[in-house]
Amino acid sequence: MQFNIVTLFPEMFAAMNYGVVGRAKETGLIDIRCFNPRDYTEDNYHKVDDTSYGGGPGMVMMVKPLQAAIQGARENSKSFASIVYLTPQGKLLNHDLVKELSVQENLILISGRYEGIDERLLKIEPGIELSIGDYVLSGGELASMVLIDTVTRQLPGVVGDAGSVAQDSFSAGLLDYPHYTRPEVINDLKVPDVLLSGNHAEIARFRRKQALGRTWLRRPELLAKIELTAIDRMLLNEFIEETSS
Ligand code: 9D3
Repeated sequence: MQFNIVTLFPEMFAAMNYGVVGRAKETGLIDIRCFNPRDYTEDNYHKVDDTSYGGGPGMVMMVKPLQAAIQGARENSKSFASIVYLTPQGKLLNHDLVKELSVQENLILISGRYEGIDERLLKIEPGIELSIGDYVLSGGELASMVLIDTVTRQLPGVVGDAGSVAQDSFSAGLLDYPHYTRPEVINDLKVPDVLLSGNHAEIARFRRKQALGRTWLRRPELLAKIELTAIDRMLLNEFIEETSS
């Protein structure tokens, strides 16, 4: 999968050289390329922004350098690329959208800076608009990296154990169960006995119950979205019983 990023700060994408995404780059499963609108300017000042028509604070990214950078990305592309604008006005990114994006083979991600980009770029170069959450970032780069990270994890062969992506909390619709590692006791806190029992059925039951219970406590709106089996309802009832006593 090819990610083409239009950004004034290509150096930020060095963060993609680490961990799971870094390995996906090394093995050729993904390719990340940056296109800096400043490199496509034709004036002596390499100007990419200008004041806002109508007044108000802050600068707006100009159409021409962005359009030229998109053109540069297209010329570098092996296949047709859809455009994604990372913007606070976009639709909220979630797991379902990440899954949909992961079947694309080529994306152009537009990471804005300043107050935003000239609205006419979206008419000239149509694309989907995505936000990563209801908080204010200083620019679209971190949002692009969140998209790359989450989408890359869904690609076949990227995350070692196939089961671990499928079972990831948001694919399953539940929060994760609690994890423990050595030592068995720390600060008088003991690892739950069942996890040391070697009884795999009991361990699975304990973990499912914890996942259901924690989702019920912390993110009840997630529980409402999924179908619980009769066993799930029994485990959750047990959890609620144990919590209230
Ligand atoms: C004062 C009005 N602000 C709009 C909410 C201006 C503004 C804030 C932040 C304009 C651009 C930005 C930079 N943010 C992004 O480019 C961005 C973003 C975000 O801030 N939050 C969540 N998702 C995203 S995706 C891109």
